[in-house]
Amino acid sequence: MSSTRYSHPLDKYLRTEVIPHVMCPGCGNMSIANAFLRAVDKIFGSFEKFVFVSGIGCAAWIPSPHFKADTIHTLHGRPIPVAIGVKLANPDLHVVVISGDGDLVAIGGNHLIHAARRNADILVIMVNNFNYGMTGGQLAPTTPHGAITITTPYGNPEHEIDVSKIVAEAGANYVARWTILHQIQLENSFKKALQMEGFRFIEVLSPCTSRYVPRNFGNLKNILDFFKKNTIDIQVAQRKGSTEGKIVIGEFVIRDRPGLVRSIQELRSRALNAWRSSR
Ligand SMILES: Cc1ncc(C[n+]2csc(CCOP(=O)(O)OP(=O)(O)O)c2C)c(N)n1
Repeated sequence: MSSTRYSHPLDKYLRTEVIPHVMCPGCGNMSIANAFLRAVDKIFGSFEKFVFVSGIGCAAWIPSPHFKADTIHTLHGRPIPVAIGVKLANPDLHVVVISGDGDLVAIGGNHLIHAARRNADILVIMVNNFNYGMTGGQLAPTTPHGAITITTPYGNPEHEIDVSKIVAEAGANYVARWTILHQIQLENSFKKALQMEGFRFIEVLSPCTSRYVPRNFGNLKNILDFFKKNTIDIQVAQRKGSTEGKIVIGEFVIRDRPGLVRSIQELRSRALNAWRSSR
C-alpha cells in the first residue's frame, strides 16, 4: 500500500520512518506531541540538548520511537529515577519524561511524589487517559469513581487521585493541567516549564479511543464535549469562589525554589569550603 506524505516544518524532530505513528485513531497522544514540538521549536529550535525518558505504556511511546532525539525507554514505572540520574550527571541537558498515568502514578507513584519533594530538575508530562490503555483498559488510580473499565465492568468502586494537587503539595516548582483541547495553553505551558528549574509537572487529560472512551463516552466527540463543558480554569473558579463540581484546569503552581541540581552544587561548595578551612 502506498501513501503520499507531505513534509511538515516539525518533521526534523520526528523519526519519519515510524510515521504513520502507532497510536489508535483519535488518541490524544500525538496532539500532545504536536504542542510540545511547537514549544521546543519556538524556544530552542532543535533537540540538541534534550534527553527524553519514558516508561511503559502508549503515552510512553510519544518520545520513543517518534522523537529524533536521545531517548531512553526504561522499565514500567521507573522513568523518573532514570531521568533524575541523567540530569544529575549532565546538568546542562533538558531532561523530559513523557509517560502515562499508570506508569507515573500507579507503579511509579512513589518516585513522582519524591521527585516533586526533592524539586528534581526534570519536566514530567503525564498523559492522563484515565486507564491503562496499552494493556486493555484496566482500572488506574486516575479512573473516576463509577467509571467502567475492563476490570470494573460494574463501575469503579474507588475514588480517583488528583495527581496535580499531590505534586503541587509535594513541592514542585511548576504544576499545570490541561486537556488536549487546550492546544495554545499547552504549548505556552511547555514553553514556560522548559525554561524553569526544579520539578515541573504538566498533566494532560486525553481520550483513550480504544478502551476508556467506548466504555464510558461512546465516541470521541462525547469525551471532547465533556472536556469542554466539565472543566473550569482555576482563575475563573477562584473569581466565582466555586469549581462548580468541574475538573479544575490551568496553572496551579509557579515558584522559583532552587532545584535539586543547584541545591547540591551549593551544598558541595559549602562542604568544600568547610573542609578547606579545617585543614
Ligand atoms: C512491571 C510491569 N508490570 C506491569 C506491566 C504491564 N503494563 C504495561 S503498560 C501498563 C500500564 C500502562 O498504562 P499508562 O501508563 O496509563 O499508559 P497508557 O497505555 O494508558 O498510555 C502496564 C500495567 C509491565 N509492562 N511491567
